Amino acid sequence: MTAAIHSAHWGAFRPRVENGRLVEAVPFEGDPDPADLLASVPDVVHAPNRVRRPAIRRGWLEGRSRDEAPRGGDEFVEVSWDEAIGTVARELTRVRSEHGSEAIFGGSYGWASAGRFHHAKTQMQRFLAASGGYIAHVGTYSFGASSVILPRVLGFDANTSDSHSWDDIAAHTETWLMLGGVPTRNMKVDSGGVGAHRGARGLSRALAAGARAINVNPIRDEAPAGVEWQPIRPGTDVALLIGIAHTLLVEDRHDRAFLETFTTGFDRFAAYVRGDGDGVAKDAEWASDITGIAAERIRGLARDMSVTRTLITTTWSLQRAEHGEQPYWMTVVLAAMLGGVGRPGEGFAFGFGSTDGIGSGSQRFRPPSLTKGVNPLAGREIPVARIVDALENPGGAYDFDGERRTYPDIRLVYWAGGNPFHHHQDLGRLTAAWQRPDTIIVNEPWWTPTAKHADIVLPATTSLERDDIAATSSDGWIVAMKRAVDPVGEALDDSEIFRRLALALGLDAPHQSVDAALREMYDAGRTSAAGIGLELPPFDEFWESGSVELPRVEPRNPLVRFRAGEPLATPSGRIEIFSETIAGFGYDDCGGHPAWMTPREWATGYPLQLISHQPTTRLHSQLDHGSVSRAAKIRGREACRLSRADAVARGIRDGDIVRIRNDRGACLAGAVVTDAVAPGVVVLPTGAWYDPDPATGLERHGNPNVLTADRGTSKLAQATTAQTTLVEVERFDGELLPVEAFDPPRIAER
Ligand SMILES: Nc1nc2c(c(=O)[nH]1)N[C@H]1C(S)=C(S)[C@@H](COP(=O)(O)OP(=O)(O)OC[C@H]3O[C@@H](n4cnc5c(=O)[nH]c(N)nc54)[C@H](O)[C@@H]3O)O[C@H]1N2
Ligand SMILES: Nc1nc2c(c(=O)[nH]1)N[C@H]1C(S)=C(S)[C@@H](COP(=O)(O)OP(=O)(O)OC[C@H]3O[C@@H](n4cnc5c(=O)[nH]c(N)nc54)[C@H](O)[C@@H]3O)O[C@H]1N2
Ligand SMILES: [Mo]
Repeated sequence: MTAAIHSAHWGAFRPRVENGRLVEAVPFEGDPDPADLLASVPDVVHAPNRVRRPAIRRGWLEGRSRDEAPRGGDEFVEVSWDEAIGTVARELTRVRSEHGSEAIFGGSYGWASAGRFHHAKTQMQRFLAASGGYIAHVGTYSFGASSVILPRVLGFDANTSDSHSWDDIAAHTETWLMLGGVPTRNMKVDSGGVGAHRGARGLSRALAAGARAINVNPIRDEAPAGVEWQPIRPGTDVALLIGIAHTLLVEDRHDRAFLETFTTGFDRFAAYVRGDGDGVAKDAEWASDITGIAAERIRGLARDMSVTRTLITTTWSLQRAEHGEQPYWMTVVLAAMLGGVGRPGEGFAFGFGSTDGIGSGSQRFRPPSLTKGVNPLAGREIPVARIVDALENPGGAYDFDGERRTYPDIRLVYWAGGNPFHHHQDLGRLTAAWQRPDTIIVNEPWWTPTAKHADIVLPATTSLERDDIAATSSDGWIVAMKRAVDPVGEALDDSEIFRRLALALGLDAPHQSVDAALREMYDAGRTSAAGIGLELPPFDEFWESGSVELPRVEPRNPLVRFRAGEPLATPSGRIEIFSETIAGFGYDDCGGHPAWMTPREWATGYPLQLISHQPTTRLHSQLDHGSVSRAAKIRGREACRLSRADAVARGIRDGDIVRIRNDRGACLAGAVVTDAVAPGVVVLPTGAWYDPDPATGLERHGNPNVLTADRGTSKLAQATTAQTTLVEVERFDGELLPVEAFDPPRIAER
């Protein structure tokens, strides 16, 4: 028998199995810094809330109206696989013939599992593409705004592209402005698996070299101890950066030569900064009023940055806000004014502290992965975070990145490997819009909130119940994910579910076994590696040994080549400080150069700014029912942090249950009173499973997305704006209803 090994987004491990059950996920010996999240894995694999059999919602089965039996509160009827597959196949056929393939939404955003073959969304999209097509989505919740604006400004998407290495920073950086800090928490994971965690160690190395580092963040402990803390009012970083730009400009500290040679449109931006048009100088005092940072501090930063080798890093989070394009664009513009763009350890970088791989180099070959197939409806995608707008507004017109598009008329939603009742904003609004389609189908291992809100739930295996391969483009490790336990209940692999569906539809179903598919996928990666002179062992050897590590190469910043004379893929070939293209769109919420615009959310008048950053104790909603996540809850509720000043003003003590509310909704959470959070800010990480009280709608578990606003960043990117949310917090003295998030729905047998 070959040695047990497995991998996940949170790292590689060795499954220890007793009596057919996973009892421990032992960290992989090749990982110098394994994530504590591994301890939660055995808790969830055999959890009581696994979906054990295919299930159909009673109201749907009986054709009852959405008023009589809304999605979310109904009971389910268990059926055989044959009946479930037949039902899904018939419904897909009906919707396609009555409404066309445009009525089928298969965007299915979500991280699913690390395995590249059994990647649920890809499996689903291959099937939907082969059976006539589907509406997909574009963009991500992660960096939805910057992946639209950066290609306009830089000619490429710098979110995940190579830029600086930790060692570049150690060697060259003197001043490091960390917008959003560099939280090691987020380096526990990487999409597609982590063989060896390197981020936190890279960060330590970079800091040990002695650069002055400043964590610009509403939260102090989002950068290692020793880093200076500069609190800021959330959502106002662009004003800080513009204020710094003003000092550089009026004190003639900007790099004129760089701006003239490598950028276009600086004059137009400078006029805005001086206030030539609107009479408002965007000086340090102006920025101070918006950000809450003292004007002298802003001037001091500008002066220090202008005489030292400065790097500005901006975490992905900053763009998940109204006008989230702006802080990203302005990061580039300020770095250009300082002149260091394209020099090692200077300029700007994105995503440091957003995921493990960034800063540690990458592989140059295409790692094994599954292809999606060709969707006949390519070009009809919706921006990922506009799903509720689409459901509410079939045929409605909207703006997106210079185009006028229309929403499809969605009648059937198929989701596999994602959890919209975790990831989407304004869950009350989602719940209402979610009642509109005729049919919602979900493949899931667990009774997640999304599964409970579906009509047909097909039980999927977890990765531990099947063979697969984990690989990322950053990590260097390719890890065999070997089947360790039998499928739980009647769960089937997503690939098998779609194979059966394809057969039921009379399609040319793939006849390939999983083993053959893994070989083919691996061999494609092997060929790609050989193309650049890297030798991967043959499949059998790889599978036997369980893992292989490929050399990584140091990050290669494309801006180094730019500085050496290679033009960018922008209209001007330069960094676009002013973009004629964007200005030409005529949008009122994203103009031709970076600018400060007051978020609409501020008009709601709620006094506290909610930050719902990524959770330390899980991956989004995954592993929330594991021991690591549960141990951090307060009387079963997600912990929220707030400042002593705000707590005292509201009579809230450490450990109290609080109610966080605004006009969109309310949730309970357990209070942690701390000096690490700036006054005016309340922090509730995302990922607690949505648990509304059926009687009152009060969310009992601490899911911030009942509070967040569901509006686009701007007409340009239409990305999520979760981080702009305003709320009030109060002590909750009412009856503390139990959390039912992890309970399966009522299930009737048939
Ligand atoms: N308020 C707020 N909201 C946010 C964010 C935030 O910071 N604040 N962050 C946003 C970001 S950046 C992201 S990326 C999203 C993440 O949102 P998601 O990616 O949707 O979150 P996950 O919890 O990873 O959901 C993955 C789902 O796939 C299921 N799954 C796992 N393995 C398999 C499998 O093999 N087969 C099938 N069929 N299913 C499987 C899991 O059980 C889980 O339900 O959330 C976004 N939402
Ligand atoms: N353990 C763990 N790690 C994860 C994930 C997870 O679920 N769990 N999710 C992964 C995913 S999908 C993604 S996309 C990345 C996301 O990576 P990011 O988007 O970078 O992460 P966040 O945790 O949302 O926020 C990072 C920091 O931004 C700060 N911040 C928020 N708003 C503002 C602001 O307006 N101004 C300033 N200056 N700072 C602000 C927060 O306080 C926090 O310190 O993380 C990945 N890493
Ligand atoms: Mo993300």
